[in-house]
Amino acid sequence: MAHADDHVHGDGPAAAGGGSAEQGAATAHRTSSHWGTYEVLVRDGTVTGARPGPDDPDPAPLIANVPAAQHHATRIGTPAVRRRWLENGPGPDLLRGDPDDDYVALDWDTALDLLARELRRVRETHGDGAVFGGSYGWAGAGRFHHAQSQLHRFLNTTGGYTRSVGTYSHGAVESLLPHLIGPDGTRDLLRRPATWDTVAAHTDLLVTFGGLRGSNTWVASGGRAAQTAVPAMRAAAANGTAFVSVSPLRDDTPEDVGAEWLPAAPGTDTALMFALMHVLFDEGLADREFLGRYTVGADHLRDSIMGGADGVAKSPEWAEGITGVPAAAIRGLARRMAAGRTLVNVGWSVQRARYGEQPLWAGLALASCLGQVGLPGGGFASGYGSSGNYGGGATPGGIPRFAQGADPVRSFIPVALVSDMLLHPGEAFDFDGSRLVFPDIRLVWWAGGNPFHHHQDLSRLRTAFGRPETVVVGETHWTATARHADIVLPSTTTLERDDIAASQGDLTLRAMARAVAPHGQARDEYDTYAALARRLGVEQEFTEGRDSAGWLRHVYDEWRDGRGGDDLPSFDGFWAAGSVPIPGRAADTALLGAFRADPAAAPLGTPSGLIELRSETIAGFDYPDCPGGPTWLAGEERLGSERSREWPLLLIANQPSGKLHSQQDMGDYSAAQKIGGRAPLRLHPDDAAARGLADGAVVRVYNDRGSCLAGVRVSDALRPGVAQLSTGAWFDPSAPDVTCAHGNPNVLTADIGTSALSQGCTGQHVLVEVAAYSGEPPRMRAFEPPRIGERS
Ligand SMILES: Nc1nc2c(c(=O)[nH]1)N[C@H]1C(S)=C(S)[C@@H](COP(=O)(O)OP(=O)(O)OC[C@H]3O[C@@H](n4cnc5c(=O)[nH]c(N)nc54)[C@H](O)[C@@H]3O)O[C@H]1N2
Ligand SMILES: Nc1nc2c(c(=O)[nH]1)N[C@H]1C(S)=C(S)[C@@H](COP(=O)(O)OP(=O)(O)OC[C@H]3O[C@@H](n4cnc5c(=O)[nH]c(N)nc54)[C@H](O)[C@@H]3O)O[C@H]1N2
Ligand SMILES: [Mo]
Repeated sequence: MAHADDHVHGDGPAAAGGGSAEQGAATAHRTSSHWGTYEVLVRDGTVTGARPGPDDPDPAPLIANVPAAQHHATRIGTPAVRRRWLENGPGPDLLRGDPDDDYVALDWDTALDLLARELRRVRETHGDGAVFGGSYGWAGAGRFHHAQSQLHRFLNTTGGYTRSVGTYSHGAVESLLPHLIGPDGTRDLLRRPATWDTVAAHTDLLVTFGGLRGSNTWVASGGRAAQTAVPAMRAAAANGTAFVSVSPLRDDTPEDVGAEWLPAAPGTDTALMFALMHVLFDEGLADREFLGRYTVGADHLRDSIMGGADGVAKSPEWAEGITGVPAAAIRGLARRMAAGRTLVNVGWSVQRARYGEQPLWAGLALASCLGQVGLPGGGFASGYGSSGNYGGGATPGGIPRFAQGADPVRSFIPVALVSDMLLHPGEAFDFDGSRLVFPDIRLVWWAGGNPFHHHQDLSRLRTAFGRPETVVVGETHWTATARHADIVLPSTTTLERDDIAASQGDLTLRAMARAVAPHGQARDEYDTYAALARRLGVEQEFTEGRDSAGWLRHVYDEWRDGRGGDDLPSFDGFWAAGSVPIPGRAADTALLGAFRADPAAAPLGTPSGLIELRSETIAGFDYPDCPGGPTWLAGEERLGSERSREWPLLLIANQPSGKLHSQQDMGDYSAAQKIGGRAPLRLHPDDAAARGLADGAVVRVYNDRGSCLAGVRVSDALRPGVAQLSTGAWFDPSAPDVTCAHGNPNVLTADIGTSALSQGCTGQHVLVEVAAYSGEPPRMRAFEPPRIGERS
């Protein structure tokens, strides 16, 4: 796979690692990550650079993070056990995560003997459901060495585990939309939206709530063969598609797309959508025929919008007071939307907030009032601009996967209730019409995720992680999560193992050949679990007699045969070629197109068979935070709320443009965005001036839940009153006077679900205050590994 350094694409933004003279002895290795397919340059066993692949029209600059991260001081080089756990034995320990804690290095055999004994003890004493193996997170790309798939297969083989369901990404979509358009419709909404080509060909106006952030499209789970989303947006714009971006940030949409910016206050999209529908009903522009034939609940909807239900007409004037968007602009937009083929996109950020179900429901209702659901380039979508593969096509035959087996344990949680679960064993909670009970977790096992990056209210999460008897973490790096573990298992990175890459809707399946040797004693997780399975007497069940090389072939062959693979090469042919096209891409159909063509023959999987603009099922759940139809519910973490009197700035904690979540935060591209090594906090010039803050100032960002440091970047791309601190800075609890010395916004966010329906993540919005940090700021220690000693 390794081929000699042929041609250097050295002058793109993503090139790193010096000029071509220096790269004389380096070899280039093609690889794939969630942020794309590219080449790493390797010299003397060290990754010295990364550069775009020859076929990528718009490579992600994130690839420049790879070299520094691959060999960073925070790589985990040996199995390690927390000294306090080793000396005191398993048990609750509120000191987990203490930055001054030290670890003891163990050889693999000793560590695995210890872990096998502990897993057996917990299963025998407390039952298999006492093991929490949800292990949410993005891990690395690669279809076989996928950390969660590996862990889940291992835990399934040894008795099962309590799992988590759903995602942080779009929890409200996953729970709500099946009630509104059926499970298949929801799957198509997420997996088979209209391609960007269809948008370019048919869409006159794309109104996107939550923007179309170019940097978000660099990422797709599993990684794409090439970065095509931003070029596709440009092509659509060039072909006459107009864009309106409803968002607190002007630069949420690529500049050259020429989007019109409507800076509505965050968390008020539902009110804006209601006002748009008010205009449609009021001016006779609503498609009554569509509403009558394809939906239920339209009368109810109309009534609540026109004010029949509560006496409050949801007019543009009403919405102006809530959203800050002038009534005239709302009227103008509604008329424009009714005048041509219009696509309503609700970005995932918009539902990642309290009452996140409502803008989805109102957005679907708005698209229904326009009467274009099921037409090419019109109707409703949720995900353009949120992921690189949304609009990139569909692969109905799927991509290769490693079988995880079945989980005999029945207990589960919606993913974002992890702290609640650990803190409240035995207590009941609501989720999508069910009343469930939190299991009593004694052992937490995480691999390939970083809850101390991703979860809300990290101080609460720390307390929660103090409850179990044992925490096991598989990681490549000493993240904050690894530093909360009692037993740490070092994993190889994607560059250190052979794998195969593809994402949903991808164009090719790609070989990812090992580029460098494993760091220290790091191991492929497959080998770790196989060795544990041997100790637990189930090696054959776990391995089925294969090693990783055997499994790679097996996974490929299963996929190939499942596609009637005569046109596809053998595994060896694929590996030698480096990639194969993924055949059988679905013809582009409009979302719910078959339903539109014949609702009797292709009813939706809803109780009525129609689009449910009112749901008797949801009404029957009787949830005050998610009623039976779209409702304007005002969240607390919102400008103008009661809470905002004390915490006047609405912080947008969105995805970091410099990296994927917390991954490779120490890399060159991520580091270049920081200010004095801290995460950048963007503030509007008025808000900065009111606080006497200049560009580059070190500030304390705080509320009643916690505080973090950050560096100020003044920008008029923000709506006044809105601040932006993206996620991803490694949690650094080492300073005495702030919760995080580095800039992780999740020390500030509220640990509360979207509603009882979805219990989705609400991390996107949080009210804060910002003040200059006086005195010498504390040293940032997130990128210093813990002390590792010998056994005493
Ligand atoms: N406030 C706020 N919080 C949010 C969000 C928000 O909008 N606002 N967004 C949320 C969303 S949508 C998401 S998806 C989550 C993302 O949160 P996570 O998915 O937890 O974040 P990552 O940093 O990708 O974590 C992956 C971890 O896997 C590790 N890793 C990489 N390769 C391997 C491997 O081969 N083996 C093992 N064992 N480990 C590996 C990496 O080092 C990293 O620590 O964050 C959520 N959190
Ligand atoms: N570079 C990079 N790309 C990524 C990721 C990453 O970590 N890094 N993560 C990936 C993952 S896991 C996911 S789930 C997706 C997430 O995709 P999204 O959820 O779409 O992404 P965000 O960046 O969180 O939010 C997009 C924009 O929504 C706007 N916004 C926030 N609140 C509101 C609101 O109430 N109303 C309106 N109208 N707009 C609002 C903000 O200005 C924000 O910049 O991104 C993926 N892409
Ligand atoms: Mo996500």
